[in-house]
Amino acid sequence: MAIINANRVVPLSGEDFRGQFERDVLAGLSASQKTLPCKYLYDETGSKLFEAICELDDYYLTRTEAKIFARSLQDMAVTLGDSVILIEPGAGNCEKAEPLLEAMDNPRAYFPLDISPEILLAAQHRIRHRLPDLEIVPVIGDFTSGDAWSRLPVSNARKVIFFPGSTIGNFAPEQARDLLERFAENLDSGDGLLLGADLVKDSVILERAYHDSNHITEAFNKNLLTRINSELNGDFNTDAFAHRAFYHSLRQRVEMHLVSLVEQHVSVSGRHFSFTEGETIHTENSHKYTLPGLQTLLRDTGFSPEKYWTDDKQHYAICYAHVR
Ligand code: AVJ
Repeated sequence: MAIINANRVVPLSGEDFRGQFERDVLAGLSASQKTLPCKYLYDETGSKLFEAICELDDYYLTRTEAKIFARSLQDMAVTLGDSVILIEPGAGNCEKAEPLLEAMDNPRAYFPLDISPEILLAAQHRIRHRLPDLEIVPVIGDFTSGDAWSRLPVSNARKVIFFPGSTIGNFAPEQARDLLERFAENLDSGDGLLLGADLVKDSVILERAYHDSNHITEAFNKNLLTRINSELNGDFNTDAFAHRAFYHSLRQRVEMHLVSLVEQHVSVSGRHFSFTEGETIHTENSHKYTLPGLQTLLRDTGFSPEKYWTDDKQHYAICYAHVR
């Protein structure tokens, strides 16, 4: 069972990235409800701020997911099966996969997929140290687009896609379906998906998680403007915007916005944008699921949900499903 085309680490050029960032920002600021894609929250500063968020008492997601993993790792490893290739879209530092790979029975290979080559190569180094026999093939690319998936090595081994961290929550229902369909297209019948999702709960708990008392989420949100200033020659005054996060119960999501505190004009890449007082830039959605909602999403996209693990308060769920 040879793995063909291994080690195709093809980084995006800086030029491609900047061009895409600029197009997305200018289009987002031109819309009637101004919006910015949440994936741009994660530059170096943003990634550090997100790590700080994960440590906050108010932000229960990371801690709760880690608890579920710690408690059920063996059971999950058995459910995943032996001699499996683990594929992780948006793997980042690969810290969640490492203990899972260690618990798994003779994993065939690990394919972490991410837009940042530096972080993947560092993770590859670290994991190789702990699991010297494991084949690790970092794949550089955006997992929401097809070309990243086309760069995955071809293999006839059984595959499981690992998608923890409630990243699915950043996708609106229609996009979430598209994404899971893309996952299914890159799997074969019987292959698996291990998915982490945040669950619907009391709105006070939800809103505290995204409007923490340490103001780290505020800094995380505003860093997007700082990033636009430095990378796209913008002149946002971050003090003229406020952080807002609220739970929209009908849409089952926490929305994050930046609210313009005054009427003002901003320029980005030589283009001008005006804000009325109170106008917002919508910067992120974080969708919450019910267990039945999660099952419907999985069934609608070609999967059969098999098993889920949750915490005592049912704040968070990790679900295993296989491709029908
Ligand atoms: C990384 C997408 C899971 O939506 O909870 C944290 C990002 N935004 N605080 C989330 C985030 C504000 C986070 N995810």
